[in-house]
Amino acid sequence: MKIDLFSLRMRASRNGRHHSGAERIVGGDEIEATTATLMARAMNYSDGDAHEVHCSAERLDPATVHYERLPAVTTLLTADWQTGRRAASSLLCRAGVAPVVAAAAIHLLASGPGPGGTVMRGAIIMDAVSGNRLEPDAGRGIRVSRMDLAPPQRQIIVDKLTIAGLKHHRVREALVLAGKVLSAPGVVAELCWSDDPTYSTGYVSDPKYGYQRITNLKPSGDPSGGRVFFVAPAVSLPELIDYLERQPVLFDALGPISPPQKLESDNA
Ligand code: WAQ
Ligand code: MG
Repeated sequence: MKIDLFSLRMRASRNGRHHSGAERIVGGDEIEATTATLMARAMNYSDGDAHEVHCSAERLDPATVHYERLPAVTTLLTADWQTGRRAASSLLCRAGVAPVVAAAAIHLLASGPGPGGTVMRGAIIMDAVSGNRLEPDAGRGIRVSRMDLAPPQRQIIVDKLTIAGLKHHRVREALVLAGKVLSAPGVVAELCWSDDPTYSTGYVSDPKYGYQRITNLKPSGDPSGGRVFFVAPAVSLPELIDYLERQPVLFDALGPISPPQKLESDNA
């Protein structure tokens, strides 16, 4: 049976600034209920409710949908954010990011990569060797869009993530976003931590080791955050951006999930 698939996108702002957003791909019969859920999320946000919300539904051509498997998930428990950032840096280097570039990217996210030291709405694209920033607009960045769990497998994947202790929609959505980024041509690794001051777990992902969560990438209360997509020097930028922003990707299988591991602090 063929089901019609729709890309649902929610964008909310508050005082003219980006507030929250979400990406879903659902069957035609789920549009109303899912839109209501996204609207409720924008209105019950931890940083206050949105002032303006846009929700859109766009029918997808089923022939354009790519199907992928989610990356493997590991969790490193780190005692403090300094240890967490050192771990992030070494995972990025293992993935093929030059050491100075990894350090510069961490510093950039911490200091605000948008105009005037602000948080960006989307992601930085960075050459993994030279460290050059390649995204066309340093305020907007690149917005990864049109990805979700495949509707027929959605509930079983959500249930398995819940059993593994990864129940929150924040984790699921970050895993799906990271999975799409890793499936893109020329991507070497990703670095991410949230701009939510109350949430300091972030991740490094790469095609070989998958989605590597790190419990501390910033001090609690810190409003910094963002994403850096590290790419090979030979990448075709227009092709990469089109894939990330426009090509629909659905995940129909979970990768392996490892139990959390403690990272001993340095000199231990
Ligand atoms: N495309 C590209 N960049 C984005 C997108 C997107 N669709 N959405 C957000 N960003 C960028 C933007 O700069 C945000 O400020 C930043 O990422 C953080 O977004 O425990 O919650 O939605 O496994 O705050 C990761 C760890 C949580 C989850 C990430 O990100 C876990 C998170 P947030
Ligand atoms: Mg955020």
